[in-house]
Amino acid sequence: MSTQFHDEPDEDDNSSFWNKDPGPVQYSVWSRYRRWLIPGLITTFILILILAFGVSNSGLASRLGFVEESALNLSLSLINAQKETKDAAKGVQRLSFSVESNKDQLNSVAESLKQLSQLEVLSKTVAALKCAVDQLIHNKTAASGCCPLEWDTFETSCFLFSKVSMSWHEARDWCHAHQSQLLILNADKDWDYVASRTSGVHYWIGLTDEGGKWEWVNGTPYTIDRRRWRPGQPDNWEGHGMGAGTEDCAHLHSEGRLNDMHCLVRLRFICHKRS
Ligand SMILES: [Ca+2]
Repeated sequence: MSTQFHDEPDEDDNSSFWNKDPGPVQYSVWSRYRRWLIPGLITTFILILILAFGVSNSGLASRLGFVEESALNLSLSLINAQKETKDAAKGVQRLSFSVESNKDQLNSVAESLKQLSQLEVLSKTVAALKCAVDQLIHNKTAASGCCPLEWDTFETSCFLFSKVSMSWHEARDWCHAHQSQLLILNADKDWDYVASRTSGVHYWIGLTDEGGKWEWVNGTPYTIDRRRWRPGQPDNWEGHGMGAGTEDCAHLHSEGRLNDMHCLVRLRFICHKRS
C-alpha cells in the first residue's frame, strides 16, 4: 500500500487542470526593463544630487576663499591703521611739546619787545627833554633837530596826534599857537606814515574849500587826487544836521582816506612842523 499525496485542487486548479498549457509567458519590452527602471532613476537622482552638492561645495569654497582673503586684507589694513594712529599720536605729542617750548620762547620775545618799546618811549622822552632843555638854555621857542614832548618824530618832521577833539577852526588855531600848522600832506611817504598812525580814528587836517576851492591851510592850492579820497567824496553833503553850510573841511577817515565834513564837527587833529 502506498500512500499517495496530492494537493487538494481548488476549483480554478481543477478547471485549469483540463486546460492546455499556455506555454512560456511573453513579457513586453516595458515589462522587461520595468524592474530596472526605478532603481536606475533613483541611482541617477542620487548621482545628480552628489554632483550638485559637489558643484555647490566648489562655489562655496571659492566664496569662502574670497571672504578669507578679504578678512586678511582687512586685518592688515587695521594693523597699518593702528600703526599710523600711533605714529600720528607721537607726532601730535612732539608738536605739543614744540608748541609749549615755542610758547615759552614767544613769551620771552614778547617780553623783550615790550622792554624795547619801553626803551623807545624812554628814548623819545629823553630826546624831547634834551630838546626842551636846549630851548631853555638858548632861550629859543624851538630847537633844531628835535621835537617837543608828546610830539612824534618822522624823518625831519614833528607830528602831534591830538588826544582831544575840536572844530576845524579851533584845531587850526591851536596848531598855530604851538608853532605849527594843521597838517599839510604832499609826499606819499608822509601820507603813508600818517595813515599808519591814524587807523580807526578821524583827524582834521589842514585842507578846506570854505573859500570856494580846495586849498591847504597855508593858502597853497590843492588839486583833488581821487586815490586819497573815499569813494564818492568830497560830496559837500548838506544833510549833516549841523546848521547852515555844507561840508567844507577835510579829515582823515578811519581807513586813511579823506572825507569832507562840516567844519563845526569836533574831531581830533594833527599838527605838523619841521624838527
Ligand atoms: Ca562828505
